[in-house]
Amino acid sequence: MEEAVNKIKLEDLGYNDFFESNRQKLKWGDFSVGRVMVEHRGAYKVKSASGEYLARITGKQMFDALSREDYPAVGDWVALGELVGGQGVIHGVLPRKTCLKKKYGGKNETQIIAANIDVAFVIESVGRDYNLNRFERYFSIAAAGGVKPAIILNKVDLISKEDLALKIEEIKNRFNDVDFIFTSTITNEGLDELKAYIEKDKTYCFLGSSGVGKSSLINKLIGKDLIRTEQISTFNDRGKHATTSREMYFLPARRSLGEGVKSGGIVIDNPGMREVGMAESGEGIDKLFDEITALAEKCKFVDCTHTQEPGCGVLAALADGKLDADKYSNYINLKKEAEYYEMTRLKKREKDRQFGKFVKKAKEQIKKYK
Ligand SMILES: Nc1nc2c(ncn2[C@@H]2O[C@H](COP(=O)(O)OP(=O)(O)O)[C@@H](O)[C@H]2O)c(=O)[nH]1
Ligand SMILES: [Mg+2]
Ligand SMILES: [Zn+2]
Repeated sequence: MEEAVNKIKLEDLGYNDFFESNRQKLKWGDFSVGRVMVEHRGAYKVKSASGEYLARITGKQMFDALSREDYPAVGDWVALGELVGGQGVIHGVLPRKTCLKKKYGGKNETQIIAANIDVAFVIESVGRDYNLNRFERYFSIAAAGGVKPAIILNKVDLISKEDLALKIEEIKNRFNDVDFIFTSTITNEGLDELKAYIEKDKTYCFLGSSGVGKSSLINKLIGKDLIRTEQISTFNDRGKHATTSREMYFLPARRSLGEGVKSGGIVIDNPGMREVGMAESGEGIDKLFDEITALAEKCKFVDCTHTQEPGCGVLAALADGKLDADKYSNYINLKKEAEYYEMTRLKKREKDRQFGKFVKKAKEQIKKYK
């Protein structure tokens, strides 16, 4: 009986019918499945029904490295084989239900933040760096990946009740359809709300600039200081980069927390994210800015860029004050950025195509002279 009690259920790690049906389609009969908790230089910590394993990828045919996106990422469900001496081998990755991606550097590289996420918590602190526009950047990443966003406004102990009321008002006006919780890890304000919000077996990714309190919040959820947080310098009110890798944590299920306070969810901490690039989120932006998309239906031209065209429904709403000017300018900036990446990707593809042609020609030449 003891064994049955200790056995981890895959559902507790976030597994569900979506993954199971894909596993069956892929005929992974011989492998056990596990979930990637951490990735570090090509090695992965994977949790399966029988425990946690260090695992590496194999199967050249599977990981021909078409791009970084083909590799397992934190949150992925993988096929685990050859569990010897606590070491596993990853043979494949199950199709992702959702995926958070970002562009990084000036290069056209995409990085997976995390896979199979149910809710992206976008965290902002009320400190000196407070900036509402940042929310929209994260929201468009979430929307592009099919992930529901929610706002956490942290460090509310730093401002007066009046200031907080103003900020709440501002956030609610601008993002009225996004769930919103305000917290303090110092006074514990809002932490019960946060715990109640988190559902068992669902996965939550914590996004936000470094220093906003992501790791502190997760420590509170876990109930102990598991993750190192950084002492803030009084000079600029920003924590230093304390979290160095993405990591998944399983929250304890605590019935003792009382009525309505559930837990047992799965959370992913992130290292500070200095630049939030856009990854294929053109569509995400449109979803996010429903308001603008609706206004755009009144535009005279179908390909209206809403920047200078006559008969533009968006500009008209802006002039009437029906559309918030900040929201509009943020929309334009995000759109530009997304278009830039789209363009460079096309360019890259064209270059690849040219190179393919060159290789083919070269091979023909070689054949001729052999
Ligand atoms: N005043 C205040 N400071 C906080 C709060 N939460 C976190 N901090 C501090 O902010 C700094 C950065 O926190 P950390 O959790 O490392 O942020 P992360 O980079 O987002 O993971 C640390 O010094 C924390 O003690 C809060 O609610 N109020
Ligand atoms: Mg951290
Ligand atoms: Zn227009």
